[in-house]
Amino acid sequence: MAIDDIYDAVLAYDDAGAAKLVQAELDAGVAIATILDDGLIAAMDEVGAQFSEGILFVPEMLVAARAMKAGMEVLRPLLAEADIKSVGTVIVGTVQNDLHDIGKSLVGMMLEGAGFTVVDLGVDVPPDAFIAAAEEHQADIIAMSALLTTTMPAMQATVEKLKDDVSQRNFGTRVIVGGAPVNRAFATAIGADGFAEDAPGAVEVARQLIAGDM
Ligand code: B1M
Repeated sequence: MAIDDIYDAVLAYDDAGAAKLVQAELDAGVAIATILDDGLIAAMDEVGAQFSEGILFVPEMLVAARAMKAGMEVLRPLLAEADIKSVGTVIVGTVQNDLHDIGKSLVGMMLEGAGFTVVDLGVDVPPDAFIAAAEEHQADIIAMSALLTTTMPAMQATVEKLKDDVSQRNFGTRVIVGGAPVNRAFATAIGADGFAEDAPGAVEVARQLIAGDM
């Protein structure tokens, strides 16, 4: 039994196996950070890479994320006392008047799999709710999803409100946007800090924003 087995269980979409193996590693005295970094997060990085290469598709990414979450559930109660530092906090949601949640949830799960703290506000999230959550959680990033051309303007409204609020209250949250009708030109035009075409791409952009590379 080794960390590699956790990695393999996530890549085999084995929820029960991932949870059991995480518990076994904990019982064997393996550090939580090692289980996270070399097991769960490494596996989701591989899933993201295989998705980008066209080896895996959305359904596989969803079931791998589910296995990762099963392992995370075993670790979650121990994270606070182990003083594991989150990579950063991200508020995730689908914009106002938009009820599509599959891509948004995938983005949230991939971010969680990469070690971010994710606050998922669900769907139909008004600009003020994104901003209130960012302030409450002192979030590093707001990650907004839109699937309808008619709801894309809600992204702009959120960015504009956030920029006003940032200048007034200085809580410094950055914004990533994505979703089928959204593109880089739109993201730039509305003043978003980042754009990604898919969920692994959102993880990559979030990492770059946290590292100060963007
Ligand atoms: Co809707 N729908 N839908 N729908 N729906 C689309 C989006 C549409 C393209 C279908 C079509 O006409 N061909 C069309 C939009 C047209 C447009 O605006 N250009 C459409 C429409 C019109 C509608 C309604 C208006 C239909 C009606 O009622 N007349 C209505 C709107 C309801 C509302 O939101 N107010 C509606 C309703 C629905 C359902 C409820 C039936 C259902 C949603 C169920 C749910 O989400 N729980 C639904 C579905 C399933 C779809 C399609 C078929 C699939 C969307 C999906 O989940 N894809 C969609 C057509 C299509 O895309 N083929 C369609 C899988 C998902 C993994 O992909 O969300 O794109 P996606 O996420 C991707 C990337 O976009 C990216 O990462 C993911 C991959 O890794 N990504 C991000 C997403 N968010 C990101 C955020 C990021 C970065 C990347 O950074 C923050």
